[in-house]
Amino acid sequence: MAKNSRTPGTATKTTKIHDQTLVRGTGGELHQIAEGDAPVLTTAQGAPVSDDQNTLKYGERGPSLIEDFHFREKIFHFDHERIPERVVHARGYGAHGYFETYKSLAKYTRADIFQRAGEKTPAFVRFSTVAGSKGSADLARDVRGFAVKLYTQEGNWDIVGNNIPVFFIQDAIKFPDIIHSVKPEPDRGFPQAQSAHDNFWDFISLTPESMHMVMWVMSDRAIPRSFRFMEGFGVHTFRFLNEKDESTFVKFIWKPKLGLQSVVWNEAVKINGADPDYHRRDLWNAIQAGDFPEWELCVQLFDQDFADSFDFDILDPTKLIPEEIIEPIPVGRLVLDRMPDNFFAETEQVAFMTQNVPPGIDFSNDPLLQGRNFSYLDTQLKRLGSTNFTHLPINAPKCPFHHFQQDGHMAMRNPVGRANYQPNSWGEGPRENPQRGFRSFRDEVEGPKVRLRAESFADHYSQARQFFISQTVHEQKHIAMALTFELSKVETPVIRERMISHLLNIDEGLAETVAEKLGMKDLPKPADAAITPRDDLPASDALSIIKNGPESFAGRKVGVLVSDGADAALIKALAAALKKEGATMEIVAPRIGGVEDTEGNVVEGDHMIDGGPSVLFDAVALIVSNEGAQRLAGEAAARDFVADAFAHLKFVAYVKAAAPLLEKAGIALDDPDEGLIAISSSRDAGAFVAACRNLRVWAREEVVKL
Ligand code: HDD
Repeated sequence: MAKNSRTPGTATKTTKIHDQTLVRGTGGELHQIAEGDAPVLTTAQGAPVSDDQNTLKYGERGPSLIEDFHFREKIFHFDHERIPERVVHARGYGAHGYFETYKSLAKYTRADIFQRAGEKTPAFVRFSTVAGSKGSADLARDVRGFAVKLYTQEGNWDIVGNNIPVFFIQDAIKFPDIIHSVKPEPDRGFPQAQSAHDNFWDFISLTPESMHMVMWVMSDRAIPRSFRFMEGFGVHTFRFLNEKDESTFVKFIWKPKLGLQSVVWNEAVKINGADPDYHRRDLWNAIQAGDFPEWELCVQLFDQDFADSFDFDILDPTKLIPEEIIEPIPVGRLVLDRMPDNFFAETEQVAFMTQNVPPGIDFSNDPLLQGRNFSYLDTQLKRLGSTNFTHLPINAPKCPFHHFQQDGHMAMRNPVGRANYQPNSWGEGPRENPQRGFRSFRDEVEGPKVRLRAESFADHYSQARQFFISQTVHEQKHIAMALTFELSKVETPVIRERMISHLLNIDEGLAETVAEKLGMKDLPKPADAAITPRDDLPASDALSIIKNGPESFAGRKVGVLVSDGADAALIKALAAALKKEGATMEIVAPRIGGVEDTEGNVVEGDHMIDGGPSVLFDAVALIVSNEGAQRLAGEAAARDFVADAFAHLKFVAYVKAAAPLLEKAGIALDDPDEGLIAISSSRDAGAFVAACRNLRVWAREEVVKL
């Protein structure tokens, strides 16, 4: 059949990409067709449609007719477009890519994905926030989901992780409680996508096991600058099993190539207003520009002897193993290089499940993981509506698969032939294979059936303190500010006090600071601890974001504020220096139509000033004429652009002519700090970009009192 055939039914969809009309063939392939040669619109049954603008009526102004099958089918389908959003992690954004294995890990695991160096395995990743609904803003203070589906040659392997290596609770039976507490309060239906309310802190303050996670969530980890600059963690201890079924414990960590980076809270609040899609736009832009984000998969490997000697129970998901104790070994890289063709079909319908593991990977007895293994399968039925959700292309394995599961809603492929069971006498169909098949670790278990929390799970404060003392002073301050902010929204004094009593077991100075900022007159007694916290554990540098920042400014973005008469050569020099670094810039202009530079060229604006506040950029440059600066000094949006960039500790490059604007924004130039960089030549532009590698001028924090 000809590619451009107009026969209804052969072409299912047209798409406009870069001014080309594309039509999707029945095999899913995209063909380009000439303008004006679009296929005929049809009903879902394939009948060509003559008029899609008017319903069928009795007379020109008469009532609509129920026999209008085209109208009814169209509205019927529209009415049913929504599926239930995920009960947690509803807001997410996915991308395709691949995982490349560095070297064979056959010694530890028979997982096919780890057998051959250089092998590439297709992958789909979905990042998410946890608490907010599908339409909530990206910069909520929240945990980020980091779910990876690896389509291996021996079945799909899902690592359904977060950007934080521990969790709030130790047993899956508490999951509905923690989630109910953080979601909007049920009587009033708010607040949306926020933990700053009574119910959340009530539950937390009554749940000491959550203290370690709370320290992470109050840290800048919970307000990442981009999905591209955050780590991912499998959280639980898993097992690798080799050909001999020998077990090695394993924890999974994804490390971003571009280093770690977060925003500051005041910035997060403003980003949510300026661009609620900030994180998804960032991922989209990076991938569309061919700047493919990359992570290394690292494994922490250990044996039973280590597990028995470690300070904490390796089955306890509220604990981590510091990288200084077990070094993460890089075993492969994940590259995201393609956006989905369709958000709903892929990102919304993708079904991650912790129990999706191929032969060679196995579970530990972590009670949170064991519970998750039930929940993820169960939830897909509710969300996707059929046991056949594995028939959706995004969820189907990419390796051969054969089974006798059949029928059910929307079955798209059923077993063919006579035999739909085994064993059978017809010599048909697949059979199990003890050699190739999945085998569980032969774990010896004994003991009575009980509902008990193991004694080895009882230390709730030591690692919380370790996290706190591992942070730089700036990060510690942010934790104190976050706790103060969150608890300031709690209306019930006893909940605030209970939280301070826990903080006293983590760090007295932290507890005192937060109590003082909340205006609490007397400190409560420290909370009763199930067991006395250990002496200080050694600080771990791996836990800090600032200590694990980028080595370059690559992947970051500068906002360049311009006016008429902007220095043309300087704009070009800055663009060149940023390009060399692997960074980008966007022009912020008084008018979207742009300004005229010193060479008489039009510099088009990517944003008008109100639409491109400085919170959207990692650093800013003010390339304006003196007249332009004076005019901009009279505009609130321009003053905010500069004042916010300064307050958010960003590097600010400026031409001398920008002085009136800086002054009106409250920034004195008589004694500029190291982040205020005067530029007039291409060498200055290069120096500015080099300075930007530090991302923020932390020393300024004392001055601006964020
Ligand atoms: Fe979960 C989704 C991560 C504990 C039950 N979870 C979900 C997603 C991520 C995580 C990233 C979104 C997947 C996607 O993008 O589609 N969850 C975690 C981590 C946990 C965790 C890292 C602790 C270590 N989760 C957890 C528990 C339970 C669940 C203890 C229930 C007992 N999680 C679910 C769920 C979700 C889910 C209800 C909602 C949508 C989905 O599964 O597909 O089954």
